[in-house]
Amino acid sequence: MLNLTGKNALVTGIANNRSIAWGIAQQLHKAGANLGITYLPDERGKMEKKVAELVEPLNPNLFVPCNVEQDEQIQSTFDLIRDQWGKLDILIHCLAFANKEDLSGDFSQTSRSGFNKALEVSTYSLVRLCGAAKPLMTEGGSIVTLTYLGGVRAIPNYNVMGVAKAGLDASVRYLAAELGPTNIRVNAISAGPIRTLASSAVGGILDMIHHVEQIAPLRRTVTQLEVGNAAAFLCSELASGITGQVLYVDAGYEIMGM
Ligand code: 0WE
Repeated sequence: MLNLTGKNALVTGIANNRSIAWGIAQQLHKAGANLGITYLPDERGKMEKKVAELVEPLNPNLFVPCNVEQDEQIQSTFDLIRDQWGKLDILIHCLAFANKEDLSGDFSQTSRSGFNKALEVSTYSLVRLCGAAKPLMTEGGSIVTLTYLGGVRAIPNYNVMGVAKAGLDASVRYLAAELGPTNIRVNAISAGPIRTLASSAVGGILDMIHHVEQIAPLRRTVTQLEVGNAAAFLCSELASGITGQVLYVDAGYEIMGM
C-alpha cells in the first residue's frame, strides 16, 4: 500500500543518528524511494564524512552540501537534481536554527540579528527550497516540513523559534495554495519533543520529555521512526487528498488541557 518506488526524494537536515530527518530517510528508503541527501558543510569536512557514513546503507545516489543561507548552494543542489534525476517527487525540510542565547530568558530581549537568523534558517529556507523544487516537480509532488507546538502555544524558552514555527506553519498554507494546482502537496508534521542534537542542547529538555510522558494519552514520547512513518504516509498516494495541514505526531500531547 505505502509504496514510494520510483520516487525521487531529497532529504535535508540529517546531522547524526538521532536526527528526525534520519528517521524519515530510513522510512522513505524502506518504502522504496530513491534518496538524495543534503548536509550542512563545515570547513573541516567533518559533517560530510559523518553523514556520509551514516546514510551509506540507504544507498543515496545524490549526496550534496547545502547551506540554505547560501543561494548558490541551493541553486547547485537543484541543478544537480535536474541533471541527475530529471524530476523530483519528494522534498523533506528538517532545518531549524536559533542562537543558543535566544532559546532561554526573555523573548523581548531577542536581538534583531538573532530574530533574523532564526527566521532565515528555519522559515525562509522552506520557501526558498520550495521555489527551487517547483519547476522540478513536473509530475506533482509532496513536500513535508517539521514544525513544533511552540509555534502555536507559548512554550517556555522556545521563544524566537516559536515565532519561526508560526511563520513556517503559515508558509505551509501559502505554499500549499500556490502549488496545489500543479498537484504538489505541502504539509507539516508537528513532532513531540525527542532527544536529538538540537534538543539536547536545550536546558530542561529532559524535564519536558518527562512531562510529556506523564500527560500524553500514550504516556510516552514519540520516536524518529514514528515521525518517519507519518512523513512516508504524507509523501505517498495514501495522502493524495491532504495538503496545507499540520499533522501532530506527538503521542496525543497536543489535545490535552493540562
Ligand atoms: O525546534 C526544535 C529545536 C530548535 C533549535 C534548537 C537549538 C539548540 C542548540 C534551534 N536552534 C538551536 N540552536 C542551538 O544552538 N525543537 C522542537 C526542540 C526543542 O528546542 C527547544 C525546545 C524543544 C522541544 C528549545 C527550548 C524549549 C524547548
